[in-house]
Amino acid sequence: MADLEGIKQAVVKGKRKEIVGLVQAAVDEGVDPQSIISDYMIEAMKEVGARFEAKKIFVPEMMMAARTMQEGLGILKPLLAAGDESQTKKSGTVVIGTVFGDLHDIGKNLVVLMLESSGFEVHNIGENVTPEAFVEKAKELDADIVGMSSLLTTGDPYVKATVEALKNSDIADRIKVICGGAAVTPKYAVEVCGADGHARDAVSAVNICREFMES
Ligand code: B12
Repeated sequence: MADLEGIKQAVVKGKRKEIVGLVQAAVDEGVDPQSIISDYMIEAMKEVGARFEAKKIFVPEMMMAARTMQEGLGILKPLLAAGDESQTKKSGTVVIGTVFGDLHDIGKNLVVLMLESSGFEVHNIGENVTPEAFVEKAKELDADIVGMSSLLTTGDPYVKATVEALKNSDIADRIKVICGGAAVTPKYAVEVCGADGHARDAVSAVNICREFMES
């Protein structure tokens, strides 16, 4: 039987050598890759965050957990990307990055993966992205949607500055802006910063981006 709890514990404890075998075994037994990510790996990262907050672990352990999650995702990514074959025509162009000062990329990369497998053309512009760089890329690529990720509360001013830079630019009427990441609440993103939407996870990000394209 697939050891799903073992997958969660391998991420929590940063056991990089174990994760590949555990994830591969679960996939071979037919466990849904999306469930492995959402119900076990993301849950593991929440536990890692709580342990860090409680000072039970420190940055090196958090880093090992992140690397372990990334190794596990390496097995699952191709399976997710092949998942939604009903999407043959391009759904829209999305530029996405993590805001200035923030290097967290796991959640953003999951959003990228889900959007790509749902037919969107996605340009991942990386981490530590300035407001100006978001605007420049959105213009250059004639984007329909700009997404920004923020995991640090110290990034709040950069979320606001980035939304404002986009909304004050000459492409404001052509783009929709969506925010996400553990540090950003829907109220902050939409009411305080003026974004068009907020998504709490990768699946809702896809749904909201689809709604944007339909409107
Ligand atoms: C792994 C991790 C790290 C890794 C990051 C590795 C990497 N490559 O990303 C490392 C060790 C490098 C790290 C460093 C730091 N971290 Co850190 N880290 C985490 C941890 C444990 C998990 C984050 C994660 O990957 N979660 C899993 C993913 C799947 O979830 P997610 O990111 O939330 O993404 C989902 C949604 O939010 C949403 N989403 C995400 N992005 C987007 C974007 C859009 C457009 C949309 C629509 C949706 C969306 O969809 C995603 C998928 O469902 C969190 C704890 C937590 N609970 O978040 C702390 C956490 C974010 N880190 C924290 C801190 C303090 C730091 C450091 C400052 C520590 C230090 N003293 O050095 C540094 C900062 C470095 C920097 N400048 O960025 C704090 C932040 C506290 C705060 N209130 O600001 C947290 C909350 C831990 C804690 N509880 O204290 N960290």
